[in-house]
Amino acid sequence: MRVLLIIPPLREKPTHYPPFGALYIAASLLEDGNEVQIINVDVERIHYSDVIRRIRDFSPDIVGFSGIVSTAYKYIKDMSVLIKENLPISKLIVGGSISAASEIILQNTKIDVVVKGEGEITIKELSSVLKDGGGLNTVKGITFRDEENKIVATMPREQIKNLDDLSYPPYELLDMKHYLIDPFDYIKHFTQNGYDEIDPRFYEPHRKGKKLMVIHTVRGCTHRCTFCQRHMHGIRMHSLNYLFNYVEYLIEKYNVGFFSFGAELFLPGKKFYWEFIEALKKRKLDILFYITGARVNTVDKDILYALKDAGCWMIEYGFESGSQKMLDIMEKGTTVEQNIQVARWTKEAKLFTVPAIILGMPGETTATVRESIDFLKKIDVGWHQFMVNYPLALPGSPLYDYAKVKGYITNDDEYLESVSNINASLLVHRDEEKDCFINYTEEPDEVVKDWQNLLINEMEMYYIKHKVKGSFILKFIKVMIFRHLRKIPRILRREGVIKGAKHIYKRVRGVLFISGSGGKKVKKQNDNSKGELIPEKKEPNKDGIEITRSVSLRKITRTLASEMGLDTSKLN
Ligand code: B12
Ligand code: SF4
Repeated sequence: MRVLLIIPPLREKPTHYPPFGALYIAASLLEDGNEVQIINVDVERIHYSDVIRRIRDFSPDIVGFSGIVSTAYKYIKDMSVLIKENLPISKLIVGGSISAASEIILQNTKIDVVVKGEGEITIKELSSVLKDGGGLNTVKGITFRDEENKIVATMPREQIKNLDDLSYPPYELLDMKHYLIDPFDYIKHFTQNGYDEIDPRFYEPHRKGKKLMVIHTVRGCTHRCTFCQRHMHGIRMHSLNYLFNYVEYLIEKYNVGFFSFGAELFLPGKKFYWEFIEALKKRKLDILFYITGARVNTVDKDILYALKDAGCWMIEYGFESGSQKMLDIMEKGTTVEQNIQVARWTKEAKLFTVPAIILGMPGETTATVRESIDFLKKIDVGWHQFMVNYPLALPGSPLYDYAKVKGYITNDDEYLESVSNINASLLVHRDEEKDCFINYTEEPDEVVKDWQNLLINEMEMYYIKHKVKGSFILKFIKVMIFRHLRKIPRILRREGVIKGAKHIYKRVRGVLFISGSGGKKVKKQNDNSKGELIPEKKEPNKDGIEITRSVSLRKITRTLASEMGLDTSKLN
């Protein structure tokens, strides 16, 4: 069979993240001898008519959309109509996180089948049923319309037991120039978030010309935070042997020297970090890497120093808030104290991080926002070295359930269209007619929308007051100079004009500003336990620290729903 996979636009600008969902589906289909093509519209941003032309040229039996995020909704809806009008024979299927909205999709679009959860096995069964005939109801993990036009959901698909059974993603189906990135282009983004002192290892001669690539090596998470959608249970990892073979393969095939380990949760606990570090050292892989999706209760000071030593230059945590009340509402399973401690250790280990804060979950008040501001001050972040976002309710998350129970979302189809292809981090900056912001709090809209500014302004003032020497006016001028000055050494060093540009810059900066602090390396024994499927925690991971869950969004939603006589069994 010929299968065409389409990745719809997810937000206004694409990222360098390869479309892993579609890649693994393609790998599975190729194993069964199918012919597969991928069009990444998110990256290519080609017109609808070009997509139709390419579909016609390939003439696929199945067109599959990978709705990585539900913000792909409108594109899938529009495209399904266009394809059905132009190519009535193609079967249209959808998979990805958007499948949490399977009923909404089947009610409002021309999609034939929605694949829920992991798709590798389902797609094999589905394609053979579509090819050879047979009832769709024999395929687990799908939702479709039957002959009577009724929406039918089959039994859930079991998760893949051993991730090592998966083939490497068939990257040759993609135009790799979009995903093999110049590491300096990549960190450009972070220099706007205060990454001033770029890891000197970036400039080592033997790394010159090496590319940066994002890889996804873990599935699932140990928690279920209330703003998050989880369609997989527990957490599964590849064995370290598989992981580093894969890394070696990418080094050899694509000259990759910098990796970004992208996942919801990089590793579930401390022992896994030690195993990862030890195995990486044993392999003698000279890579630099960046970890996304770390939980603060999974690392400690020794691990952070050891990670730095092993080649890590950046680690990203979901700090989310400086208010315990808000962390509890999010069911984060962490404490503000843990957040502070880990942020400080990270800085000491000279690892870069951009603390990400969520403002505006139900229960947020100006007082809790101020607690987040205090948190950022306590961890002493640099110039704009943080991110502030508002939550976006998407299907499959407890926040979406809450928004529906409270009546904030009354029409799923209209709501999903309104949040399609938007940049979720700019939710409060949209024109009036495109405004899809939901105020989940008890505070007035204008107050809530201004919290982002409040936080940014307070942090700028804090920085100018405490980090810059001189009178206020002088400080302000210096900050303006500093904003531009910090770009110079990077440009010069990169172009190879001045070898010691960073040194010169540091001296100039030293005259104007106070410099940062350092730290010592500490080593820790390896705890050699084995990787395994880790189930989700029923209770937050305490890690020795008592967490009092006073309120939680899930509980609030359940109470409200049962008071209204609604069916609570379908709530996330
Ligand atoms: C990478 C990623 C991104 C990247 C996506 C870029 C890219 N090209 O991939 C970026 C950075 C853009 C991104 C942004 C956002 N993201 Co995001 N992201 C992820 C993440 C961490 C990994 C996705 C991934 O590659 N997974 C690995 C693959 C193997 O798994 P998979 O995609 O689920 O694919 C499997 C199945 O779904 C299925 N499948 C997938 N496609 C297809 C296609 C077919 C035809 C079939 C049959 C099956 C199938 O089979 C696959 C293999 O088993 C997920 C979390 C997660 N673990 O999935 C969140 C996730 C998708 N993101 C999410 C969210 C909320 C966002 C943001 C809104 C966050 C924010 N507030 O800014 C933004 C949205 C963009 C915007 N509008 O601003 C939610 C989506 C919830 C929802 N209902 O849509 C997720 C699930 C996180 C979470 N747990 O809540 N994200
Ligand atoms: S820690 Fe929370 S936000 Fe992060 S992936 Fe797990 S459930 Fe989602």
